[in-house]
Amino acid sequence: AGKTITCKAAVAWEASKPLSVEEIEVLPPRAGEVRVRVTYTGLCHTDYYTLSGNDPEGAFPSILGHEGAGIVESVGDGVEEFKEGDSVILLYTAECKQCKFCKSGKTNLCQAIRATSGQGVMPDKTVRFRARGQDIKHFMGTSTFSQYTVVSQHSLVAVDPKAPQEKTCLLGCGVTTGYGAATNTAKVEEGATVAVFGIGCVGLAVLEGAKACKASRIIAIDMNDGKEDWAKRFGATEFINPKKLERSIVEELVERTDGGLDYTFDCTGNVDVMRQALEACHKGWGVSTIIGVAAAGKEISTRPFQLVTGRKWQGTAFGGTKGKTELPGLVQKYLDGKFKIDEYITHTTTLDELNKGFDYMKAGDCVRCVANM
Ligand code: NAD
Ligand code: DAO
Ligand code: ZN
Repeated sequence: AGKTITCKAAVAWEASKPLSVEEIEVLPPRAGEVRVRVTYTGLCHTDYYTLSGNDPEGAFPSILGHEGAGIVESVGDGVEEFKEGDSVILLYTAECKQCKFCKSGKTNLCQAIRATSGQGVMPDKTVRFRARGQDIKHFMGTSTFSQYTVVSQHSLVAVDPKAPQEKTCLLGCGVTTGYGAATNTAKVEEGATVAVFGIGCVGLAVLEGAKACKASRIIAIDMNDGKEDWAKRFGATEFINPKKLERSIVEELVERTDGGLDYTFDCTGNVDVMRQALEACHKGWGVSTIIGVAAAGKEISTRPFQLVTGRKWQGTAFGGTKGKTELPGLVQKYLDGKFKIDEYITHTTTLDELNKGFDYMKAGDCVRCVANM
């Protein structure tokens, strides 16, 4: 505590270059900050998207990664919520419980540190990482691709230390996002019909959430036939590969469900699929939730009459989940065997071979890859 730590991290020096694993310095936490030894991190499309240089908020050099778990190494002045040794999950969607957003009861989008985390700096506008004599930027307030990271006290939550961190790291993004989209954002009710477009980690977690809400029919849609077995294992009652249809997926869904779905979810990030998901909703009440992140500059469209006639279009970040308030409960559900996490992990890697994780991600048979740091 109180001293700079030298450790290894995967540094993103510039856009569209592989991460470089090297020694970095991690400064001590300042007031209101916590230094965490990152044990495991998942790799998510957003990390790769930012590395590719297409993310308008992407800044270099930086340390990416936002789906991580670890152990508190030390805390800065004024931090009372955490102590050395706590088992934690890092939160790219912070929760301060005090800002207008947190207090509204209407959103999980805490804004306490949003402006600075978007700029890759700590709330005091400085950084805690140095490498090759240069300042290195933070990412999404988390930077989990480092053996040690420093985060705001609003960007982590302590959870039951009995839960294995090589699994709970996935609660930092993908699994929580999909599950929360069904349970928190859409609030799927018992007996409802649901369609999920895109059966990656996020889509699978929506299936799990819809099943937990006791949906009556859960239709999974993916262009990759390999996802059918996956979808069924996570609660889908039907699977459709839209490429194999002779009519549009919207017509198929509307026909199969006597007028459309009660709830649909986009987990692809493709704006054409987002439109299909909206238009497959039932007239008068169907609700479509956008989870996928579209490429920079992309726009959605539909005929306004779709909304005039009672379909609703909404979106969700981190599944509407308030990390501090809700993740300890999800961890408990996992420990009680009532919530899947292990099943999403198809690949593992190490910090030294973090770039391999991105190769796995691109190959199509990877749901989630977890790196041992
Ligand atoms: P993934 O790549 O593992 O899964 C996407 C799936 O969609 C794949 O199985 C792919 O075959 C399928 N797909 C692609 N195009 C399709 C199409 N036209 N029709 C049907 N299926 C299609 O990705 P993921 O990790 O599950 O993430 C899904 C999306 O969610 C990404 O856009 C990601 O950036 C986003 N995301 C959003 C949040 C949030 O908070 N809103 C959080 C995490 C991830
Ligand atoms: O502006 O308050 C805000 C929060 C923006 C974060 C939204 C994140 C949505 C998707 C991120 C992809 C996965 C990390
Ligand atoms: Zn807040």
